[in-house]
Amino acid sequence: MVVGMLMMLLVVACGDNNNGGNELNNNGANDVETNEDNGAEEEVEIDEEAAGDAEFTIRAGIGLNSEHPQYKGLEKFKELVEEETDGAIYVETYHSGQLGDDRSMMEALQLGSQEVTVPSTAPIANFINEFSIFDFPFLFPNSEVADEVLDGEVGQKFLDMLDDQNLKGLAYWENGFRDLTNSEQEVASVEDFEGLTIRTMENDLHLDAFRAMGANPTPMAFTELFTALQQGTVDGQENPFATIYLEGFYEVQDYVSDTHHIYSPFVFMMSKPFYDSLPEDYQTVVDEAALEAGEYQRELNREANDQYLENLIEEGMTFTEITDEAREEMREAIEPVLEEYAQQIDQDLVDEVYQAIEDAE
Ligand code: TK8
Repeated sequence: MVVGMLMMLLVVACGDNNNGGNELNNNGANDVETNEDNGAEEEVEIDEEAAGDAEFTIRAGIGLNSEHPQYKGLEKFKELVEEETDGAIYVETYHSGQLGDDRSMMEALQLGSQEVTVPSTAPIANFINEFSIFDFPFLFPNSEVADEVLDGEVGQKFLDMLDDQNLKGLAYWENGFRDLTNSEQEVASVEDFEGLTIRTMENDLHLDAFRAMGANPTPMAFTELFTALQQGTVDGQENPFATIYLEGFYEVQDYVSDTHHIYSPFVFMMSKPFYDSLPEDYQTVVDEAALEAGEYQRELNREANDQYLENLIEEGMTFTEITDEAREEMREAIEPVLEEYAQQIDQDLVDEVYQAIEDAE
């Protein structure tokens, strides 16, 4: 038994599963194909003994790498769930797109070949149009207001929409305020966006918002982004400082501006068939673990974000501060796009979100 417990095999994930009553969801829990394309061929530690004793296995995959607070949050979720169920649920954690990009991992949850992922809200809009509201530029004024709205009634209303997509939304984590980087020039105002080829997430609102500012946006999965920047396929991208630094974008980008143009939430979600197959007490465990791990992840994300900007400057990036006036120019350029999307999506729902933000301020 002791020897077995110490048998922490370093394997590329493969092997048989052992889940009772979850064949559909957990066939070959350990033999998931990892995504070799993006170089994320890091070996995955599978505790064969613990996996063997578990009633249920959760395959949890994300797109960012193992240094990012998103992965630290996933490890906290693993720790809480395995502790609270005394090992009856075993959690395998994958990062760096090893199981695919945000969209393909959400599809895997719908199909039951993966149990947890934590995408940004933007790609969710491809499944549920209303989620685009969370990607309205300049929607949330700060993270405190974002927490209050997302963790309240309005946030829950959006999580409940996931049910019809065979997905179970359990909590909001934090991606953060998105900032622009590029390899061409300093960007200090809307004029400077002119002609820049910017990678955006796969979300029509992002595309239209960047077009309205004069840029030439192109949608792309996060797993392809570093290579696209390295090869010059795109001039720039936009992500929070933590991602820009921890994913090494400073190696392939020269300029960074604190545009802070969108507060991007993550959504911790589970395959609904898998969630429904859990006994009620285990459902409560994963509910509470997703929320507690989310609090922990948000804190980590915020603690170091200012430090990450300093790190980027130390790594040689040219930082351009965006003035309030310049940010207002961006907002004005994008306004017509938001008015159109509000009509397209559901004006009453958009108004409800803005009201909740006003109440939280
Ligand atoms: C990682 C993505 C990333 C997002 C993006 O899977 O695609 O730029 O900001 O965090 O979800």
